[in-house]
Amino acid sequence: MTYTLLIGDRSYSSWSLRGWLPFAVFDIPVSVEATILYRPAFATDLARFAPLVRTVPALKTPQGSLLRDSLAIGWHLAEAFPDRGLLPADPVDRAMAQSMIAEMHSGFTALRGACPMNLRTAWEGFTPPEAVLADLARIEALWTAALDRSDGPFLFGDYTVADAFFAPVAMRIAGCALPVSDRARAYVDAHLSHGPLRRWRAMGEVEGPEQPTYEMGLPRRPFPMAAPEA
Ligand SMILES: N[C@@H](CCC(=O)N[C@@H](CS)C(=O)NCC(=O)O)C(=O)O
Repeated sequence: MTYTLLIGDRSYSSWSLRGWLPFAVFDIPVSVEATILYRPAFATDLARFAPLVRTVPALKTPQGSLLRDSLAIGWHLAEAFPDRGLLPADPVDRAMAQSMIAEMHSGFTALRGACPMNLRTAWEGFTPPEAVLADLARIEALWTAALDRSDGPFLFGDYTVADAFFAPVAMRIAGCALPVSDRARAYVDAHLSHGPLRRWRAMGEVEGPEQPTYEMGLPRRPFPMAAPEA
C-alpha cells in the first residue's frame, strides 16, 4: 500500500500543486489520480475518491486515513517522514516556516483572486490593484526574513514545504509579471528552474483544452519556464 493523491488540473490547481510537490521533492512514493475542475464529473470523482472530499487535493494514507486539505497533507508528511527535511531542522527556521505556510494557506486572497495560477500562458499589461500590491509587499517581507537567514536559493536554503506553499505564488508573479525586488525575482527564478515543478507543468500541458475560467483577457506571452525535464 502507498499514498493515493487526488489532484485537479495541473495547469490551474494551485492547491493540488502544493499537495503534490512534497511527494516529488522528497521522493515519497505516491499514486496520483487526476480530475478536472468545473466539469460535472468533478463532484463524482471526488465522491468516488472518498465521501467527505469537497476539494482537491485529497490524500489517502497507506493506513487508510484521509487528508482533505493541502495544509493537513504537508503537516502529515512532515510528521510521517521526519528525517527527510520537509521542514527546516533548526527550531527558529522551523517555526518561521510553519508560520509562513499557515499565513500563505489562509491569506493573500487579493493576489489569489486577481492573478489565478495559470501555467499554460503568461500575460502582458496586468496592472495590480492596491490590494494585490499590499499582498506582494507582505510576501516580500516574509521571503526576505527567511532569505536573510538562509541566503537562498530557497527560503530556508534547501527546499522545504514552505517553498511548496509559495511555488504557486511564484508562478503568479512570473505569469502576471508582478513588480517585485531583485531578491524576490531570484527566488521566483529558483522555482521556474525547479525540476519537479517543470515536470508538473509539462504534465499539465497535455491534460486537455484550456479552462476558459482562467482567461484574463490580456495579451498573451509564453509562460517563462524552461522546457520540462524528461
Ligand atoms: N483549503 C483547501 C483549498 C482547496 C481548494 O479550494 N481547491 C480547489 C482547486 S485549486 C477546489 O477543489 N475547488 C473546487 C471547489 O471549490 O468546488 C486546501 O488547502 O486544500
